[in-house]
Amino acid sequence: MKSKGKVALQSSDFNSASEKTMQTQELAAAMPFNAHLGFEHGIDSAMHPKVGQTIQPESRLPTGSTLTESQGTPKTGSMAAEGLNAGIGSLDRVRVDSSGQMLTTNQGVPISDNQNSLKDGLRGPVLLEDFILREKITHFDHERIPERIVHARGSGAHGYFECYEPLTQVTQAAPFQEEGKKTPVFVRFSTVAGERGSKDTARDVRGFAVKFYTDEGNWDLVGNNMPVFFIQDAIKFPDLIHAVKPEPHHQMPQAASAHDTFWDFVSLMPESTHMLMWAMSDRAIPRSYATMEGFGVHTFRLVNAQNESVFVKFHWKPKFGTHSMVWDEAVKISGADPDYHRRDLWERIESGAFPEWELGLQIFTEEQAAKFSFDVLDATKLIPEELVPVKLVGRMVLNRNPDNFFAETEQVAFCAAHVIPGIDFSNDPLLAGRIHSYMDTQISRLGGPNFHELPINSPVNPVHNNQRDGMHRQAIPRGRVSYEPNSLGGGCPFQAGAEQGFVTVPERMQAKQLQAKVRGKPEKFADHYTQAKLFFNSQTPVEQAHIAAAFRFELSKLTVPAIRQRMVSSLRNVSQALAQQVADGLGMTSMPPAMPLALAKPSKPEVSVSPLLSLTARPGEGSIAGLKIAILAAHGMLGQSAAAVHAELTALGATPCFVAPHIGEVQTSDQVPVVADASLENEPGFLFDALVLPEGEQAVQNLASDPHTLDFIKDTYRHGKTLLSLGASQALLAAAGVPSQVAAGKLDQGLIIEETYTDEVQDAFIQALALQRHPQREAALLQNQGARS
Ligand code: HDE
Repeated sequence: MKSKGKVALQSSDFNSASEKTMQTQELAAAMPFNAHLGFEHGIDSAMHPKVGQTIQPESRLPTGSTLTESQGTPKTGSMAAEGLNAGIGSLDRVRVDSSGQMLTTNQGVPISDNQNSLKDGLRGPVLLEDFILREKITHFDHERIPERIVHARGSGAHGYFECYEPLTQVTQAAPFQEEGKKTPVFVRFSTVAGERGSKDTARDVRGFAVKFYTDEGNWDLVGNNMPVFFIQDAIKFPDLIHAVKPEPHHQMPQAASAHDTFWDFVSLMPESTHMLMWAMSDRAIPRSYATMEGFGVHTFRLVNAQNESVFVKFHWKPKFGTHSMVWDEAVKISGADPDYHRRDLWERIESGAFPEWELGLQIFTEEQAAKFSFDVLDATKLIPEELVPVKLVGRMVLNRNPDNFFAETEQVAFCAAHVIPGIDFSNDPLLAGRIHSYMDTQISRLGGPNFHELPINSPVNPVHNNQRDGMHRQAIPRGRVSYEPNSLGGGCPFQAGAEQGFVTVPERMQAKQLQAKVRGKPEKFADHYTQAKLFFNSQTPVEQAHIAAAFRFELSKLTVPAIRQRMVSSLRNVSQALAQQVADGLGMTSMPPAMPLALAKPSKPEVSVSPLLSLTARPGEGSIAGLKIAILAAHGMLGQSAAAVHAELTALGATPCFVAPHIGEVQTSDQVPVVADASLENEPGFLFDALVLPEGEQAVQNLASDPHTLDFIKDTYRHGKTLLSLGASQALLAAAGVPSQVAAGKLDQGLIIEETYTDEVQDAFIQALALQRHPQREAALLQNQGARS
């Protein structure tokens, strides 16, 4: 009997085998000792790690796994391409296109009948042998994966980041090395508290996570749409999230912070006050993902090729401006279209109105930071743009929707620890916890340690290391070496060394205090109110009124009066007027005393009003692309002017939609064809950014007889949106109680009433649309209320 080894080898392989043995011996002998050891000790080596020792083998023979690797089949292919890793590169390698293909099992077996299970006779029992049925049902049974612990509800898109100018002086990060350089990105936006199927328009922080697929690995900038956070130390994060999530005994409320446990926690944690001001502002109910700012929140470092570093805060500034909803609108939308933001992102990209942001950097040195009145390591503080200006360094465009929500948006794994050479961390204690958490959480969410091999997560540049095995391993590493140092793999993969590899910035933060192992915070962290005041004082009166209303709404939902009292007592440290307004709104007959301060005498702030913190500071570039506009339609309307409005809006990148008492063809008085895409019932007025009322007496009568019409108009007006009324449709405005002016003698810029659609009317309409909202309606109301009280 032949031995096993001999069976496997052909006569020609004996030559290869002996050759392999010989070359392996030569390779090992070329490394008589570990030459690297001499460089692994002492501070100089620590600061400047050397490139690893490596030897070029004579051929590929000694480093291969087998002697048979070149005997290809359609399954094995030929052999591993030199230096390549299958996981990298564009997603084309894993896209599946089933057009023109027949149905198969997961094993590729063609399925003859996908309608019936296998039975013993037509009426007989189903047979256990039906592997086709069992495979299908078994796979279905396991379709779900755990949702994200936070940020479960989200939507994503592909795009690119384009660099404006080389930033080589401050960073060696790959995306910033050349003017015009484009780096692919995948972005996921999310809410924080709600479950995967929860509504998009909940009052909540929005996640703004960007994965840059750079030439030197993936860099994830995992930020939010608010520049600060609720807590200062990661050790409090599970407490915060447990408090805001549905209460554990009855699992309510879903996607809402308006309940006892959230306010119990935050009112006992005054460090959250600044973030609460943001969360109660309109920032928490954005109009669109495309109209939110994004922030990296923590202080990071930029590092240049000389390993010199500066501090940085990251900002995303939206091209379409910062725009939000009003609360009444958000509540109504959550019923009519819980996917509102997801749909908006999808439709903007499909229609070519690509969401776009500029990346801004606030760069500062440690010496500058030491003089600030606040600590840059405290994530509850921002750096006012008046103190450190934001330098715009590039733009990000989202121009492609994912092919498959699950494979891309659900399986994407962001990680705050994913940085690349040129980007490094600061000592922010909140960031430290994040550096640990993200990798850890993916292991249970994505079922093991190989989630980096999922196509959406793998980088575009080579991945080579000695990590092996684990659930769902995709790569098939060649050779027998999975350790380092080695001589049998020629030392490969070898360590990159300081020139090419990631090197942590060695400097320690300067500190006056004793450096010892402690659990504590620097004193400046105890200033809980200065920046909350800064934010509140920087808002317009309408924005301030919305903040007061949000506190009133949320606190009115509490069942424990003492928590309400505690929160109002904390608000007294922000603004007496705000606290009073909230207390009045809650029917409190007396004000609680102001909450004691943790820091009696905070440093004087450099900036006490920062107009750039108002949403009104960045209205955008005046484009109406991406806006959704309803044109009401009904039998008897004049088709021509409605069609002209439709054409003009489409040409400008907006999405006009004919909305009629029912969907389908509308009989126009001039035979211009109009087809209603939506009905007054299935797409109510609050889903649109503006409303056009058509010409035609008969149409106006038809619309007036539908009870939805007046609600449609009222909501459009009440939510501060643009209305264009043509011809006889004025009567509908009057019936809906829409005033023709915002106040006596004060025109309403958002209300255009004309006989017909001329060029001038068109210009006025587009201008009004470009403003997106008309808060002066509400401002006038506020003024009236002020005058009365
Ligand atoms: Fe997260 N966060 N976070 N977070 N976070 C997660 O990671 C965590 C924080 C943010 O679209 C989780 O993959 C800790 C701040 C976004 O997939 C988890 C702390 C900021 C996303 C996690 C924070 C964020 C997450 C849940 C306190 C803004 C969604 C699933 C130390 C700068 C990413 C996951 C996506 C997701 C932990 C605080 C942003 C559990 C421990 C501050 C945008 O790892």
